[in-house]
Amino acid sequence: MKLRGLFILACGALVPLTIPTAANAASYSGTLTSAISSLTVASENRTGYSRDLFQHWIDADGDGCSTRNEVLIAEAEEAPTVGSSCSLSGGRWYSYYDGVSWTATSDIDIDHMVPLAEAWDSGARTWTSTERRDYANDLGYYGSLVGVTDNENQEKSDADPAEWMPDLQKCRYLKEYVSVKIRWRLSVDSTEKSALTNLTSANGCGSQTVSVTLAR
Ligand SMILES: [Ca+2]
Ligand SMILES: [Ca+2]
Repeated sequence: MKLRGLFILACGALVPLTIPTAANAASYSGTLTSAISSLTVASENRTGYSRDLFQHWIDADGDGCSTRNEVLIAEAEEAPTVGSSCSLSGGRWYSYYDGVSWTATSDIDIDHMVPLAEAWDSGARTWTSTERRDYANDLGYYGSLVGVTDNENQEKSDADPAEWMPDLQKCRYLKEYVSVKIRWRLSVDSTEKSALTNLTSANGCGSQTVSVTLAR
């Protein structure tokens, strides 16, 4: 009887192997010009939006560090000391939007490259709360969350590139913005698509490569 029970357990353990793997990490790679062309144009709709619908700065991996602190640790140009409860001391951060370095974490905001409201407008309004939480805490692509001068983040607010661009590194910004739109299968409005096309041309970055894994 004991052997029979083990046999049944062993058969049961085989069952998951028959389930197809979900880890089909699709990706996109192409020039920035091609990437912009590939974006779907749709009108945007902010009906029902609330920032609270995107739970953020969670601790997805349970290591005691929030998503905000994970980004600060990953992006530091001079590493901080990580203390108990993931308190950070020391360290220095460079904000590429304005070319300024900071030594106080209070001067750095973690910017959602495609703002939460813009994501809502362009597709996230149909997502589940889990998908929105994953989006708001996306550590799977370095460009999704970026540490920048707090005033820059506040000035950008909910804007897309038709409405706001950083003063510096416009090509990097365009590539990372477009990459996040592709990664999360977000649409663009027609004004935004024209702005992306024109800014890319004006800054001479159309032949640069966009390479990103898809999150959904
Ligand atoms: Ca964590
Ligand atoms: Ca838009």
